[in-house]
Amino acid sequence: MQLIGMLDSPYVRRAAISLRLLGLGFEHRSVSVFSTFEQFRAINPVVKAPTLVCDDGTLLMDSTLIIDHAETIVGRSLMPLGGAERLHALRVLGLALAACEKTVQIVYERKLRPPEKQHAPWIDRVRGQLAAAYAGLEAEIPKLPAAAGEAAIGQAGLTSAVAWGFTQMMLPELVAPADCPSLAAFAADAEKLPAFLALPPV
Ligand SMILES: N[C@@H](CCC(=O)N[C@@H](CS)C(=O)NCC(=O)O)C(=O)O
Repeated sequence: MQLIGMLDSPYVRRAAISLRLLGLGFEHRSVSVFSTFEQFRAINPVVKAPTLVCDDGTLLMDSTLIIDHAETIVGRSLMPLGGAERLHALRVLGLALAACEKTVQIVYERKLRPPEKQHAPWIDRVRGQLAAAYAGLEAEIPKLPAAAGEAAIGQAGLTSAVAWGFTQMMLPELVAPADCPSLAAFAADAEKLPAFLALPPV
């Protein structure tokens, strides 16, 4: 199978790290939805990253659905299977995915729209949502297992670390590490894991 998309996308990176942690072999193809739009469109006309090209040719989109499929293949999950632990992981995952989405929205607004067409009230709204997502994550991260090893970090932890790295890479001025010390330390530990080192965001 092939995973299509650039690792500077948090969605591509979380999918790639998840596939690796699940022990699934895959070919990663760094095709951009922007600079190589036509090449991406030839693979998937919807041009969404990540795209998983399954061995039978099926095209899957959306990182969460790709991870769901991968977990079904291997018969194990990077999420706790039930109880309060799973509920907490779902809460953290929702916050981390919201942080990714809000970062992407601000980046697109800044990079894809001409300055005179940028809408300040919309950017302010999204900045507030981004700040709230990170405040929520900072409160929840200490309750997760430490990013002490690849067996310990689960989906909620890995996606939180990927989200943090992405926002720090794209919008460092918007969320200071001093405001999220637990998350910053957790992400720094995660970035030392072999799966993170093998799949860097640049
Ligand atoms: N919910 C999706 C979001 C994927 C997404 O928005 N990817 C961006 C790249 S970071 C993309 O494909 N952008 C191109 C577009 O939407 O036209 C997921 O989890 O995979």
